[in-house]
Amino acid sequence: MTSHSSYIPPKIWQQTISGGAFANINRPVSGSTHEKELPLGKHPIQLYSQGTPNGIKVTIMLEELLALGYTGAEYDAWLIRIAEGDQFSSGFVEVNPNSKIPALLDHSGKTPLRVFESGSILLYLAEKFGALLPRDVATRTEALNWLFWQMGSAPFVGGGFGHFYVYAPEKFEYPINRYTMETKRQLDVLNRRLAENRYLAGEEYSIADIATWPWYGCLVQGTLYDAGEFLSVKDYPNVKRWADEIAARSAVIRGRKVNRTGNDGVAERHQASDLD
Ligand SMILES: N[C@@H](CCC(=O)N[C@@H](CS)C(=O)NCC(=O)O)C(=O)O
Repeated sequence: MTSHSSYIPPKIWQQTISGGAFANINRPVSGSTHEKELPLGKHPIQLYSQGTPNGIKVTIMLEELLALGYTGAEYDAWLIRIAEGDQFSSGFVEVNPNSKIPALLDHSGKTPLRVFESGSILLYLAEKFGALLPRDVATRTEALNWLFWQMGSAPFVGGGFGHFYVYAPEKFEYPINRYTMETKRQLDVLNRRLAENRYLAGEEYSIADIATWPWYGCLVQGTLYDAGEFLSVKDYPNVKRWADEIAARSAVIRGRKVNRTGNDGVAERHQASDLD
């Protein structure tokens, strides 16, 4: 293994410019950097997000609800450009004090209700519409087990593996090994679960699958970090079978386009026809 022993941590850490893809937005304090209100559209549900794996969990969920006929799930999706620091506007921080997308405001009640953290948003929407979360206690608990598993595990993939394999200013062997090991272990956890079950909670497609597919499904399909070969994703055939089935769903095809710039997406979504 290559040695990187030249760095000795100082007594007290001070912020330095460390380079890498997110160096210009990383900071050690929270709160807003500038005054700016969030835009407001015509639907009760207002989503402030970007089409990252955490962001598309919510747009896939909303498109699934619309596909099931829940017209109350119509939504405006506004683009928050995280590389440009939109998540630090005063308006965004009021909706999510943690300055991360996705964040949602529901205006259908007396006062607007804020919902942040993708897992909380999925659970909120599932309960609001009574859909995509099994009703019997055992299966519902299993769905929540996997939803919370995903929320705890995916940061090792995104903040760990993806960060060091793709975004860090140099390729450092130690963190790439550490997070590759953990990412492969997690893929193996899913592969074993999906060997016995069609979906994560069992026979029913649920918010557990919606939360997990944008990370692990896209990893095995090679669309996240272009790391399929590096991770030997062929070793996880059950995850691939599950990922392919979910990727073909019309709501997934629609939801993954939202809040993306470039040819394959729409920066903002305000009505169904924006995605047609
Ligand atoms: N646990 C959060 C994580 C959200 C998150 O990490 N969002 C990223 C994009 S995927 C973000 O907004 N990053 C901007 C930043 O770190 O400043 C969730 O699931 O909602």
